[in-house]
Amino acid sequence: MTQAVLGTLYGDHLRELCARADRVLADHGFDGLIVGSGGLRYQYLDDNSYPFKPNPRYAAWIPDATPDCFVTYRPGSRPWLVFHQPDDYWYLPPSVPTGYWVAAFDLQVVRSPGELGRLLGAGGRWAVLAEPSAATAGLGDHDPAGLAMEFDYARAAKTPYEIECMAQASVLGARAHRAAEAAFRAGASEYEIHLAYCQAAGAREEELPYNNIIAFNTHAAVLHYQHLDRQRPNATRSFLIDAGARYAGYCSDITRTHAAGPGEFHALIAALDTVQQSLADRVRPGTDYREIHLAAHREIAGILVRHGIVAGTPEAAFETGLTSVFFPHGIGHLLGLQVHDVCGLAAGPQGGTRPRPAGHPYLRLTRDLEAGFVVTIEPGIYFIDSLLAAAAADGRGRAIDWKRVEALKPCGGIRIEDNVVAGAGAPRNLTREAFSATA
Ligand SMILES: [Mn+2]
Repeated sequence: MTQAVLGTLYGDHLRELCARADRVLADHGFDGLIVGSGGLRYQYLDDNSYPFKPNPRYAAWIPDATPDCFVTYRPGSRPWLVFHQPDDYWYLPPSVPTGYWVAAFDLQVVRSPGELGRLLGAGGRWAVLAEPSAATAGLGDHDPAGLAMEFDYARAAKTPYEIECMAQASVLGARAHRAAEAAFRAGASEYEIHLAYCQAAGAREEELPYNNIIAFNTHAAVLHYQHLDRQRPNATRSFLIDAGARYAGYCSDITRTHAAGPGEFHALIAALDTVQQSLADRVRPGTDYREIHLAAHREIAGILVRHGIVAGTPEAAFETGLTSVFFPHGIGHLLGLQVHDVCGLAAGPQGGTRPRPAGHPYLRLTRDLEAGFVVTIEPGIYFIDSLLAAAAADGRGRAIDWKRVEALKPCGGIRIEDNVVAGAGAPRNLTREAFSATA
């Protein structure tokens, strides 16, 4: 992807953002929009800041966000970028941006964010999408609820520019996943795999969209396993890695599970992979995402029965809630500037909640899919002690083959996660495409 092509796509993306702003500002009676990038936050009793995490509402406009900057927009005018470049010799000030997107803005370089008010002058009713700060105090209404909701709701359907950024983030992630698997095969520890991942992704840890989950053996049964063991265990049976990358602010979110060798766990991974791809094929405009989640439970019930983990029929395993013992999270979520992108449960642009199916409290997306939605499809099968114990206690455990479970438990669990775009025709699987491109 050349910068020129990205620039053309960005131009269309920005026109779409401005059109949204025109509509939403008029609906809510505002004259203009101020979107802040956010500031640095300091650790308690300390002069070190936490890593800078930009306001996602700002990142929708600006591909490389730096602290204390503002986009301002009045319908009928070009947007401004009020770019904060402090005089500072403790830290290197950010360079005035260049690149495919900068020419679309009137650039105003300021030494202090407090100059924002002077630049905007008097008059007009501004909607401010930013955390309150000294720079925006008194300029307008902060995060007016209805207006902010409409912008967030619209973010679910990605522009072609955003999809291209996510395709690039997928390539970075796939490349790093390949390096991670190679490190696993070469005998690396969880921690060493993490380093190999970051190097291949070209990212420092704080630039990744979320903390890498790098889990051997029973660690894979912890959904958000957060440690990185420095020591490789004596016997390594399985390796689950859930790790993504960013491109121009946009995320990929990819999970793969590897068996150390052939055998039953390896066969279970292959079975879940087939199911995962059939579920990804359902990502089409008009589909109720809740139906994909419930289909995942039915398909996983089939795997559990075929592999002798559960007795009886798949229908019974689904109806009695037995599948939730082995698959206790949602089938996926919206993906974009945030790993769990906003408004997954929204009933509409004016708010309200679209309910989750009864008995499925962790599903993060309940909307009907539309063209441009990018979602994850991430079924799993885990052997989690506390959930197995609960099933044994409430009677569901009578259908479980405990010998099979004990044999598989040392492998922890399996998750396979791709990022999929809904659109005309067959779904676009950004993750499989990226793995093919980096083969
Ligand atoms: Mn995910």
